[in-house]
Amino acid sequence: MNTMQRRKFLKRSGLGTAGLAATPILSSCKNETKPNTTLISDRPIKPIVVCTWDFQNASAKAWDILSEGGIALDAVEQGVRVEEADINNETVGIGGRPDRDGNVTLDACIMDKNGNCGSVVYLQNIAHPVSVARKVMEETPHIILAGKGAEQFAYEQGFEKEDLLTESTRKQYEEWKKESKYETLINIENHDTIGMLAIDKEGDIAGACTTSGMAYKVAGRVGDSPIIGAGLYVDNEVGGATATGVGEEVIRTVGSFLIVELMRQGKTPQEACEEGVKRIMKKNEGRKDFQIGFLAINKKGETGAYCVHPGFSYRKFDANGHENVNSTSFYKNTEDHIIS
Ligand code: SD4
Repeated sequence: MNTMQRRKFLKRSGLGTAGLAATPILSSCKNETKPNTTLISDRPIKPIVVCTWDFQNASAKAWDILSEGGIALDAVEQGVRVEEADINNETVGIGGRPDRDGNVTLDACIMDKNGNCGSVVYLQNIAHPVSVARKVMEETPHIILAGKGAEQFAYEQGFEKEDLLTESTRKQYEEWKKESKYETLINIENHDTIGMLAIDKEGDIAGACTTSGMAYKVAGRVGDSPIIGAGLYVDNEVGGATATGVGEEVIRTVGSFLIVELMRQGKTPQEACEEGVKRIMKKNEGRKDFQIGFLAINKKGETGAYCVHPGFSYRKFDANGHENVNSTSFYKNTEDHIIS
């Protein structure tokens, strides 16, 4: 954030000079330098975007931006917004399933090539949390805004209030209330969170992740998706990683940061994702009732993915076209799916 933007923010937020005095190190939160050194590998030959699951439209949108010379940060933001706007995706944005009180609460984050990041957690009534997260990154000295504060900030930034519950999710929720034991839906199928990683023509990496979280979660619950290092991590010297699935397990292992660090130590994206899932399984020996998928990319544009159960895939888009790549998994057989 430049001095002008920062002044505008402080004025709007009412922090003023008193706030400044109370937060003397805030201005150092933003890294405005452009190191862009290549630590472990050469620059990629061409731009590329990958995202969790088979989100063809989202990755195509990101690819359009990259192929026209746009930056990775714009590509990932615009790409995941496609899923946030899709009412048929019941795990992201509008049409996301609510918590157990019937409220749709969204989590999202974004991270750029300089390690700057922004995040919103437990955000209600706003359809595009990833864009609010970007505003947090660019317009405030903070990284995470939560709940009512995040919502208020979004309105100040010009976002519209919207009802995020659709007819379909409202009906499903009513059904769940009748039948359920008032339990969160934890299983291996209910995952469509989008995490996206892109490399632009300059060889710079950015990432974004957005979700409505676990269906019928306890009110106030926040998952891994908006937690920098858990649901998403980008290190422009090395690569990026993102996660989908049961967020509690990803947080316990700080999954995405772990994977990027493993790549820094020389592992390929595939090897790093496998190690990430294995660490989780070590803490959950014998447990089969949950899914997690990790997706990673390194500076060369090599990609990898690994998950707990078969079924996870990622969409990859580059100058050669696009494909849905099936991830390999810790458990090999679909019969290993045991839903509690
Ligand atoms: C969460 N990781 O809130 C998210 C859920 C998810 O596809 O990935 N759903 O725990």
